Amino acid sequence: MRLADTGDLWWRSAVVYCLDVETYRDGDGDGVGDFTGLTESIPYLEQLGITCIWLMPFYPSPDLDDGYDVSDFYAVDPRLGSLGDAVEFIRTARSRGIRVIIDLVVNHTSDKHPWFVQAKRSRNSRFRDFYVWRDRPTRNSKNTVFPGEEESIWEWEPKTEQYYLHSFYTHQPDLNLANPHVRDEISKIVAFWLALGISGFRIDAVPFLLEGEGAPYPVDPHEFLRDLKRFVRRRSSEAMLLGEVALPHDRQLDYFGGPHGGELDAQFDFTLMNALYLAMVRRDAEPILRSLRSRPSTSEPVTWGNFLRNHDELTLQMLGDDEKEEVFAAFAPDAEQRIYGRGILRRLAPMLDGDPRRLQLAYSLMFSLPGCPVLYYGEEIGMGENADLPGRATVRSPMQWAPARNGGFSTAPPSRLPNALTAGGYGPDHVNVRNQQMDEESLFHFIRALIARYRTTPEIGWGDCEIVEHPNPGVLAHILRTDGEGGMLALHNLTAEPQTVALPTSTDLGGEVLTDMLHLHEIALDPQRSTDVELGPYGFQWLQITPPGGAIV
Ligand code: TEU
Repeated sequence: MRLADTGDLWWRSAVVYCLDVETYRDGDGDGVGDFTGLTESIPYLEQLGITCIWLMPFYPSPDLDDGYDVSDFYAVDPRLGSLGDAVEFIRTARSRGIRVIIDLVVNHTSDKHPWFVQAKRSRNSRFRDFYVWRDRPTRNSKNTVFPGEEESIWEWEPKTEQYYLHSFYTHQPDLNLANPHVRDEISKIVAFWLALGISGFRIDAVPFLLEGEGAPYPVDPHEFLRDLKRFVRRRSSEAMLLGEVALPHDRQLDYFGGPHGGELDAQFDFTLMNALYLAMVRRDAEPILRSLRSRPSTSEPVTWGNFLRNHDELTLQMLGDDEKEEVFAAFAPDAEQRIYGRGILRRLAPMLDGDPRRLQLAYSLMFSLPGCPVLYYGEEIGMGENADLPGRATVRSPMQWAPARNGGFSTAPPSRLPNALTAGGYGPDHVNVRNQQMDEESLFHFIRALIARYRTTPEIGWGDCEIVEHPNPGVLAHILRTDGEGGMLALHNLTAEPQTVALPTSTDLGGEVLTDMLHLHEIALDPQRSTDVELGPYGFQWLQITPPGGAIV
C-alpha cells in the first residue's frame, strides 16, 4: 500500500454514515427534516469523524416506499428544500472534508413518474419499452420481495391489457435496462448529480436491476455496470459506486467485475453482517471466520461495506434456516419484531439489551474487520426502534439530538413529524446526542474513538487479513497488514467470561511491542515464548504491531 493511493481510492478507508434528510433535522420548523437542518448538522458529523455521507432518496416521490419510489430524478422533494439547498449542503460537507454519495434508484420508478404515466397509456407510447410488459405473468411470479404485502411481481394494466413487472411494490414498475434509451437516461441522471458535486452512488437493488425476473437481456447484464463505471470515471475522477448486492459471497465477485474489477467499487457484505449476529448469539467466533474465508479475494481496488444495521429490516437471508431461527430467538423473540420471514424490525442497541460491553464489542468488530464501516444514523448514540410504527418504519424514527420536545429534531407540533419518535427507555430523554457529547463514557465517544483509530489505520481497509489460530473458540484474533510488516492485531472476546489468549512470539508476529490503540498501554513480546493477554467479558483490543525500531503513529 502506498499512502498516496488512499487518497485516490478513498472508499477503501472511508467511514460512511447513512441518513435520511427527512428524519435527520428540521431546519425550518415545519416538522419535516430538510437540507437546511442537515447542513447545520455538519459540524456534528465532523466531530464524529465520518468521511462520507450516504443520502437516502430525497427526490420528489409519492413516498409510498420511503422515497425509493422516485417520480423525478432531477429534483429535490420540495418538503426537504430546494435543489439549491442540496448544493449548499454538498458544498459545505465537502469544505469540511466530508464526501457525499447518494442513492441511485433505477431498478424502478414510481408509477407516478411521467415515463410510466405515458407508457401505460398506450402500447405505442415512446416510453412503453422503458418498462417490462408481458401478456402473461412468468412462472416465478410469486417470488416477491415483500411477502404478505405483495402477491405477485406482475401487475395487470387494464387499459393496454398487459402485465408490467415490478420486483418490489406494485407502484414501482421495473425499468427495462435492455432498452438503450433507458441506459442513456440513467447516464444523464448520474452525470447531473456528479456535476452538482457528489462523490458517487449507492446503487439500489443491483441484482434486480441487472437480472430482473422476466427481463432476459440479449446482452451480458454486467455490460451495463461496466459502462456505468467507465462513464462515471469520465465525468468524475473520484466517483465511486457502492452496490446493494444482497447475495452470497460466491455471487458477489461478478458484481465487482470479476477478479480484475471494473464494475462496483464497493459492495455491502450481507454475509459477514449475518455472521456477526450469529457469532454474537452463539458467543463463538466460528461464523465470522467462516464468513471471512468465503469472501472472494479481490486484488483490484475494491472494498466491502461492513455494517450492522441499515434502514431496512435486518435481513437474515444469508443464514441457514436453523441459524436464522437462533438469531430470531435471541434478538426478535416476538413475532411482531419479525417481517417477511427473514428480517428483524429492530435497531442494535435494544437487541443487545443496551449492554454497553456488547455494543462496544459489536462496533469494535465492525470497524476492525477488513473493509469500510457503514453506520446508520443514530447508531452512534445507541438509538432504539419505535415498535409502534408500521413495518420497516420502526427503525426510521427521527434523529435524537437532545432531551427536548421532539428530541430536538423539530420545533413543530409532534403530529407534523414524518415518523413519531421512539418512546420509553430509548427515547430522547435517555438517548440523545447532547447528553452523550458531555459524557466521555458514552457510546458516542466510543464510536468517535473507533472512527479516529480506523482513520489512522489504513491497513484495515487495505491490508491482508490473517487469522491467528489459538485454542479459544469464543475469541476472534485477526491481523491486518500490508507488505507483511507492522499492522494491527485485533482480539475480540465474544463470550461473557474472561479469556486468556496466548499471543504468538514476537518472531511469528513480526513485531516486538504491541500497543493497545484504544486503551493505550503496551505489551512487550518475547521472541521465543508466547505472551498471555487477558480479555474481560466481551473484551477487545486493537493492538498495533510495532516492528523492531518502528515508530507508533
Ligand atoms: O432494497 C432492495 C433489496 O434488495 C431488498 O431485498 C432489501 O434488501 C430489503 O430486504 C427490503 O426491505 C432497496 C431499499 O433498501 C429498500 O428500502 C427499498 O424498499 C427497495 O430497494 C425498493 O426500492
